Amino acid sequence: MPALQEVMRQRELTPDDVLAAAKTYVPTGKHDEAIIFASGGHSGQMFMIGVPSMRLLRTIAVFTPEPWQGWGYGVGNEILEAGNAKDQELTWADTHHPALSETGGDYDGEWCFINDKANARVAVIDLRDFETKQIIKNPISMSDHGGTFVTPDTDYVIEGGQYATPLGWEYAPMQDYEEKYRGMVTFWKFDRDRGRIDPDQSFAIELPPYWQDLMDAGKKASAGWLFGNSINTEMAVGTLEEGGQSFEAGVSQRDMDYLHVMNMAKIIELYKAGKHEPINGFPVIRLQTLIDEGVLFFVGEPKSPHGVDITPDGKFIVVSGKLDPHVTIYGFENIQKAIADKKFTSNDQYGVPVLDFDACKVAQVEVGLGPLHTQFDDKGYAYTSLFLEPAVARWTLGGDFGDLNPEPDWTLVGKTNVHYNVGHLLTYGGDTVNPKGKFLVAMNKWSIDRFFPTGPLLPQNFQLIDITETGETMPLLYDMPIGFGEPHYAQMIEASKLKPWKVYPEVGWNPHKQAVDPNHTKSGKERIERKGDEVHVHMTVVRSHFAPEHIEVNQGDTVVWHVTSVERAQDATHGLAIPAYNMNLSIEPGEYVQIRFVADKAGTFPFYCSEFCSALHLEMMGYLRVKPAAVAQSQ
Ligand code: CUK
Ligand code: CUA
Repeated sequence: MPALQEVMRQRELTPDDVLAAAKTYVPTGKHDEAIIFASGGHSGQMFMIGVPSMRLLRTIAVFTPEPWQGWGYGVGNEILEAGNAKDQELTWADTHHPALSETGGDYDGEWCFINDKANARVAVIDLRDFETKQIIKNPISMSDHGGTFVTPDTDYVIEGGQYATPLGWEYAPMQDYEEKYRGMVTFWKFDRDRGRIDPDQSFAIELPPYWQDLMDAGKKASAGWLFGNSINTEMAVGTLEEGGQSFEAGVSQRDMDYLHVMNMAKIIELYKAGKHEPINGFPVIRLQTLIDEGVLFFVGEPKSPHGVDITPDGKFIVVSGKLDPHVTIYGFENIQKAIADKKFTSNDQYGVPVLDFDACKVAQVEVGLGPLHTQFDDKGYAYTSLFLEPAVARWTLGGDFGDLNPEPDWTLVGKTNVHYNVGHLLTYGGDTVNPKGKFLVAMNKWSIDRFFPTGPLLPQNFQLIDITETGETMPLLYDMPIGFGEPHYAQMIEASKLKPWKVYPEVGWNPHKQAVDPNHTKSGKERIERKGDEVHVHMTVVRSHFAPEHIEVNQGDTVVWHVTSVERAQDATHGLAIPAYNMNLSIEPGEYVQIRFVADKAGTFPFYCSEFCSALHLEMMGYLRVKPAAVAQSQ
């Protein structure tokens, strides 16, 4: 093709460049085959990204107010308020680990969960309308990290802690660290019918004040168990100010920390049997109970561990130590046998039995420098991110994987260099029982040289890698800048598994209840009603007008504004921007939204539609007039 040759020459593209472009380009009108749900890092949100195009499709507002969606500006305010900590309004989050809901250990495309490391919160997102439905503040912890991860049928959403505090986060001096500070894991019961976490069926367990890190719920062979790693088993308290060690040095002294092995099925039984006590009104199973009941074990894990990932068959647990060039693979069967045979080398200082490392370990693979996180594919490969190299290592899982690995072995196969400081990586379904392979995304923290420099603050870089071929070949296809916070983890699901609504199912739909709201306004029934000092505005919106258009209230009235979109056309979204009152709504086709505020500012406020919805969109407006209290009283 002469034209193609000419463009290649002009743009100095190699045949490999053009091949990579051809693998990722999605022509207009065609859709991506897979969708990434990525943590938004400090943005507090989630991002939906199409694969292989790496086009950003949407931000999902979660913990942070987001004006386009009206999130926190009239929509979802009470959901955000439910996440307040000690009555402090929180307007950001450090989101780390999104978790798509699973059925039988595979993504079912119905729900997504995500944690806020900064404040120990968990959010629930409905994948029919991609809106956040619930935010829960952890009642006993101010810090989380090992979450969110779901059990294979999403019965529970796991939220593991990170930085130990006294449970309930009351004050305690550092001298009391070993006695008063504690780690935790919280088991949030997910009620799928209601689409909400049920705090009344949820509970936590008390753990030693090690810094619990990532967690993964067992699946298939290991279903009913939970695995989590930890750092700071030294219980360093940071003595830099006294001429001692920083946390950095103190926390990484030991060669081994503890993989936490938890018999989750039995732990749930203990909760149901009432073997817990309340802390801050939340049921907590005490550490001593876990020890007495034989449901918590430790195994050594080398050296500053970070990732813990369970193989698709559930038989093996892969742990990466940031300061150890190996991944360490533990056998679930080996662990069970060690427990049954009481192969304990010691107890930790709180009395938790420590299993014999060699009895639990099945292999170690030298993958390279700074291994962090591992994902899997459908060919019997595992992929581990190497923060320090930086690269992604491909290695084979020992075990029975048919023709590909007739003599299965735990062996490094090859590496692909990625850009600086890779953190998590993800493959297609790569943490499920049914990974697909095909694509891998390296989530790099640094992007030096890759994009036009955006001042001293640079974007993150998601690199798309083709993993369809076997062996060493894993070509890099695409760099995607992420310019809004540092995403940590992401999951990739087949687009066909998602069943998003095109418009809300019926006019007057309340997305919080996922049902028609009795307060919605029907066309022709628009009205303004005064009930004492409450003024109820029953409004409809349709291209291109509000009805009613004039709203006059007295200063000090409470305005309860019911807005119903009677639109049925896809994408015919309207906004409602109200100046001075800091309000903006997104009213999607069929949606009912209710806002409530005290009209404490007298004046004339032109409200308008903030979505360019039609040719006469600029005319879609009205006046809110708030009569000064003095004038209102004199009449
Ligand atoms: S963590 Cu950030 S790279 Cu929060 Cu899963 Cu490992
Ligand atoms: Cu409705 Cu613009």
